[in-house]
Amino acid sequence: MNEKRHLWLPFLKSDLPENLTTPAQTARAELEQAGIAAKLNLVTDMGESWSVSKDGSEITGGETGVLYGAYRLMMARAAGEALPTGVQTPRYPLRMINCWDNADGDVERGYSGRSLFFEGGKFDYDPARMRQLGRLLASVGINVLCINNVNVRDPAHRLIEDWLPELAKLADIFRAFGVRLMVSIDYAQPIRHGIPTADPLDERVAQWWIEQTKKVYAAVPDLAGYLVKADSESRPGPFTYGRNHAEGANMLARALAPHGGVLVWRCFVYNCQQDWRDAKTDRPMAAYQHYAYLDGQFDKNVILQVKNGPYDFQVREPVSPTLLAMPKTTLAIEFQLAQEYTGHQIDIYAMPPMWREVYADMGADRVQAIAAVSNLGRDGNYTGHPFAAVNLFAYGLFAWNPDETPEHMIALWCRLTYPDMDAASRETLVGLLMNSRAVYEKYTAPLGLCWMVARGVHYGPGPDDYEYDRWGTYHRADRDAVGIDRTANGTGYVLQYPPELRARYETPESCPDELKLFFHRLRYDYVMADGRTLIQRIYDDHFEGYEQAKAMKATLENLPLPSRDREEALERMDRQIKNAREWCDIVNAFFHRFSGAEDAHGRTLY
Ligand code: GCW
Repeated sequence: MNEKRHLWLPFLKSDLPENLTTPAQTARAELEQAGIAAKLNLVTDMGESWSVSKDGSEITGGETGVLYGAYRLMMARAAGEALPTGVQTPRYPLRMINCWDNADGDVERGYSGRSLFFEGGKFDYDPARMRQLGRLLASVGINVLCINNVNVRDPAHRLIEDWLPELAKLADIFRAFGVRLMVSIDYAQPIRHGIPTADPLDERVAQWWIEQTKKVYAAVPDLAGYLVKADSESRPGPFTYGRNHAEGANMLARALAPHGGVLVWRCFVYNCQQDWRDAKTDRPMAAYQHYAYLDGQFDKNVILQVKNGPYDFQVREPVSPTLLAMPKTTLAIEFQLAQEYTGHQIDIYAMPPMWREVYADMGADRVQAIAAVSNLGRDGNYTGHPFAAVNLFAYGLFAWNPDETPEHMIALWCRLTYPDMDAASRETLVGLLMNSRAVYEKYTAPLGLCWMVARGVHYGPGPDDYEYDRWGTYHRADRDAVGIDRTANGTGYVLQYPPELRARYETPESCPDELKLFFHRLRYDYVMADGRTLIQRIYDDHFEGYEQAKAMKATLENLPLPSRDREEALERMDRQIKNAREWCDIVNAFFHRFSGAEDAHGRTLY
């Protein structure tokens, strides 16, 4: 599938010239194509910042700033929106996309086709498509693209070895869009080169990285840096050598520092060999335990990248306490645009409302950078489901300015993507997207319980699939109760939070309903805030979620979507309904069989 589709940029009608090298050149080319006669004032030290004069006749900004200003001007014109006044500056200097693309062309947790960059163990891409991707990213202000999976599998090591000339070529393409590349590296890479250890305090190891990194920067002088998954899910790391993660990260950071590169170190570290009988070890506590005490010990160019929740991109998690515990460390929050646990880009799931909630609890200034796992692939529309593009679009806007509201981001995407749609239909689509996460949440694992997802694939129900396993993901349902007590009387997880959040989560009464089963073990006859019992709430949510999924189809059928998008969306909608039904009936049956409780409304429990 290589047909051309422009996602939210339908106003970019043709391909860009191939010879663009700077963002300012790209800005000129884009404006010319759009027939907009705006003057560009380049002010080098404005960097990424920009402003547009009231009448839209002048764009002032740094080299990348003018490009961002140009795109926003084009979008504002296309959407009939007013441009913001004054100088616009991004909240975070690093606004990253992390691709989990393997060199063999497979994408880990990818739901929109194969890799855009690799196939058959080598680079393999369409340069025109790369330029189109550069446009997409730059149009929403994304400025760093990590092209390979954090699980670095052979031959992806070669990206920073003998594939450097090709890496440089790709970097050239993206440079014209203000997008810098990043690569994931294997912590134990020196071992492949005859060094018997990867101990971060061993001189030979540090030296290997210094030398190798020099070669990397000779080829790609503006590489953003390295991304590392260490001591996580069987990846190598400093723990093997009795070293902590500050020692591991700093060693790599020092190789990057002379070149201005950053070392992004993921904090997704937990025991993935847990015995399910062990009720003391509590996986959500792991990141805080491994990192919080190291606050202040990381070099300046180290960024710790922490997933938004303490578990793993589940539908509903509280904010990760690690993000609140390291004021002396540069932190990045990591979201997942790829819908691994949220419907595989089959089920509709717009994420902005969820980001807003996380930010409401965290505060935008707790982190200094932002990353998201890519939902991109080789499919003609890049994201599999045509509506999944809303997450990439909104992520860029949110990373630039986290005060953007979900409503505005989603409405703007609809407006740009479907310019011919009448206002009433568009409003309906915005409503459907705004509500899509709530619907998905209702028919999947209840009230913050997490997991219950089919093992391995992570699509569809499997209430016990992760229950007697090594991944630390248990609900511990029995005939009386469900959930894990994470209060001070239980695992103590709640103690990792600062006082205000701790107080909120500490008791079942103070804890919001949607997170009750994340923090508490509750009896099925526990009475919720709205007067329903826990078991009745579980039944109600699941029946409702399924009904709402069916209602979404009726809504979709009446929307005047372009025919391709309509076909794709409706075909997926049928799969979503099937999925919702399985989830609803299996989760309800699961709890019915344990609890013996009947549904107050007499609906069928299997
Ligand atoms: O959720 C898990 C995924 C893995 C992924 C890991 C991670 C890249 O199932 O596929 O590995 O998270 O974030 O490292």
